[in-house]
Amino acid sequence: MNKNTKIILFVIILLITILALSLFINKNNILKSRELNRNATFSIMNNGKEITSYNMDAIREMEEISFTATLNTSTSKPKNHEYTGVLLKNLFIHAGIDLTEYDAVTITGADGYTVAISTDKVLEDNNVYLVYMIEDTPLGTKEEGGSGPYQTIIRKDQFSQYWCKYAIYADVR
Ligand SMILES: Nc1nc2c(c(=O)[nH]1)N[C@H]1C(S)=C(S)[C@@H](COP(=O)(O)O)O[C@H]1N2
Ligand SMILES: [Mo]
Repeated sequence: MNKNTKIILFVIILLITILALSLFINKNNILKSRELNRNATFSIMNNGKEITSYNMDAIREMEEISFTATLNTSTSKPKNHEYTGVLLKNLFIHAGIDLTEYDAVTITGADGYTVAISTDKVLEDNNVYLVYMIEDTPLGTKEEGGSGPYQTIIRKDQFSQYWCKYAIYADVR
């Protein structure tokens, strides 16, 4: 083999190794991300005390539904998305909390952002949802540039500032 052939061969092998390595790392990251999203929990509290906590499999059994909602932020134009989740009130029913006995539900995100919604609104049939997928893919964590693993959505809200991204728990008062 002459010197040039050796160099070309070396470069080809190097490129194949780099490609294989990056495919492997990428696949690992996707699997890790899927695990991270699946293992994420959402807690139900009562006056600051945790009553119970659910993982994604448990939440998905509470009448999962897909629907279209309009995301409207201060920085972007209104845009329709297909979200998948469950009614937030279903988690309270499952936790044995009667929302009619309270005035408001607060939802808090991992960044401390908290929104308060009247229990009347939460009890509506078609309005306040805890979602975990957008266009059939997991919302993703804040670190991944997503808005989940969980996020609350108020369908009938014209603006989205009451939607809580990175939602980690809901409390009643
Ligand atoms: N956890 C959390 N949720 C949040 C916010 C936030 O800062 N943190 N911002 C709110 C605001 S002001 C808007 S307009 C919507 C959409 O925000 P985005 O366009 O930054 O995603 O999310 C809302 N929910
Ligand atoms: Mo906003």
